[in-house]
Amino acid sequence: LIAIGMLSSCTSKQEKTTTTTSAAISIIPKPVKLQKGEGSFVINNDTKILVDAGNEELKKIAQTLADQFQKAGNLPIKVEENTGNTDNNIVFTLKTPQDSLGKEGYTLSVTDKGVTLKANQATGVFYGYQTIRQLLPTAIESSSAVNGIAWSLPVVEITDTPRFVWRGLHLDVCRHFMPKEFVKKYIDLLAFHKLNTFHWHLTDDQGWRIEIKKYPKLTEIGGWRKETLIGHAGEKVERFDGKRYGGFYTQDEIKEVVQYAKERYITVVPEIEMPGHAMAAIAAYPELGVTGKPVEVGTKWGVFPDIFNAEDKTFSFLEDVLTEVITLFPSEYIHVGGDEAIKDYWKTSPLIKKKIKDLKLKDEHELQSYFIQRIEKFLNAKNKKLIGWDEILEGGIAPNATIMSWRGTEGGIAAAKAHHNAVMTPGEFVYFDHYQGPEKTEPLAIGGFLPLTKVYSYEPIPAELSVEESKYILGAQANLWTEYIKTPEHAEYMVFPRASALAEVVWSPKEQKNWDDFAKRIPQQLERYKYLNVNYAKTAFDGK
Ligand code: TNX
Repeated sequence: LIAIGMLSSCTSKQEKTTTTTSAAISIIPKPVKLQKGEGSFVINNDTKILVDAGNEELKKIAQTLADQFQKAGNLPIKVEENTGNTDNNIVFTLKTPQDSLGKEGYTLSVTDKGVTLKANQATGVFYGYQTIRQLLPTAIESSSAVNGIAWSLPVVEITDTPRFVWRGLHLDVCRHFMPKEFVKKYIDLLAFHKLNTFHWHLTDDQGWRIEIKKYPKLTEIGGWRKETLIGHAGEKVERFDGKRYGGFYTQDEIKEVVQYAKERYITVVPEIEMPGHAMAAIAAYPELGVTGKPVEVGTKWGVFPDIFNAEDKTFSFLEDVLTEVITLFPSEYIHVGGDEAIKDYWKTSPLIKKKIKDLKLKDEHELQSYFIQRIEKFLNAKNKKLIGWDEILEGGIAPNATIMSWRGTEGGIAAAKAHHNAVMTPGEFVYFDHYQGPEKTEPLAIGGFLPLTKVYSYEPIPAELSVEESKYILGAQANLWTEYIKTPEHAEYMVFPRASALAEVVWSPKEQKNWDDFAKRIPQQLERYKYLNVNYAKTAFDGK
């Protein structure tokens, strides 16, 4: 049962002010069950957050909430181990497991005497904590003290579990490099939206962004291009400024980000592109390419013919790269790209022709399939699963591969029908590099039109699939390609508030989706964005 309504104004004696607490409950993504009661629980200086004795993970989550109370409310809330329950506490516990909550679910009970958050695992407590943030006045997100706020939560009973296991957001740091500090902020914002997968697009034609110790030139050369990109390959007018541009993450920085994500229950899935989108790598090591001729790191957008060759030496190189990648990323999935691999050079090269013949393959599409299958064997032997863009279906899918369906939903449908897992990222619904408002009023974007309503309308399970086949759809993800996005501020502008709609698509039950109801919850979310210093698109929501 869902009951969302206006809160009765708070009546507690401890309360001196009544500002902002009487706002409607406004949780995004909407919880599975929410039953509102009467009254509220008011936080005061004596309120404590109590956690199961000896549970360091819960303590950490509790301390994060306590820190927010300290910063935003000047409230010295203490975190302590639970030694028997008295009133005026916020209790986090794993002691009464409930099968139906799974790994990520939680129950949250707020009475006028206190709060109890229960889950099977710390992950569930973490998501319950995200909900607590949204039950509090939006000023809880402030990093400096906000006066005149009554710090209280409405009386409510919540039971909540996510709909999908893969709730993703992607970031392309190749077309424009994004500093480590921004990547961390992005991860914080994923967590705030109860998303759990960060897809980090680390290599592409215009830049190789991850340090590989065995091949230093990947970043020494491949991490930099001779000019700041400002034109598309297809545009008539190309306006380059002649300044060297680039950047990369050292392995220590990567480890730091992965650890940061782990503490927020987020898996970082790295993407190393092959066999196409490989110009930066080939610029560093021309012998990896088909022509053997030197190329430069890409200085235009688009798709280029440069592609890895299929020599054993090149596979050894890729395996060495992936070996280092595997040590840095605990993710069970490694993304190997596979998209937009133009086969022009493969078609004309005598060496490749011979390879195709020797391997008894039909054509260059089968060679791409051979390529991915060979890499999959390597990854599987290291206990990792391969995921790739839907082009890896062409010429035959690798036996255990997961498909990321971006050219519409067909790839995901084909994968599920063939009993392969799929993650849905169709451009039409979840490409956050597309315009979110009228082109005239928006900063230059790659094209497409994806307003907030359209993201919200997305249903990840294609109607073509049977109930059995639908189980192969792991979830959905939005992608942020950065050809036209040069700064973190601009990236935030493109992603928020659309990520709020995505969050509800991947977390909340399908039957409960309702735009009008979502629209009522958006204004509070925008207030939270303000406190969180998120440069969200003010134009994206007109109140309807
Ligand atoms: C296609 S989506 C690409 C990217 C571009 C994007 C622009 C995908 C797998 N490949 O390389 O950045 O379009 O929207």
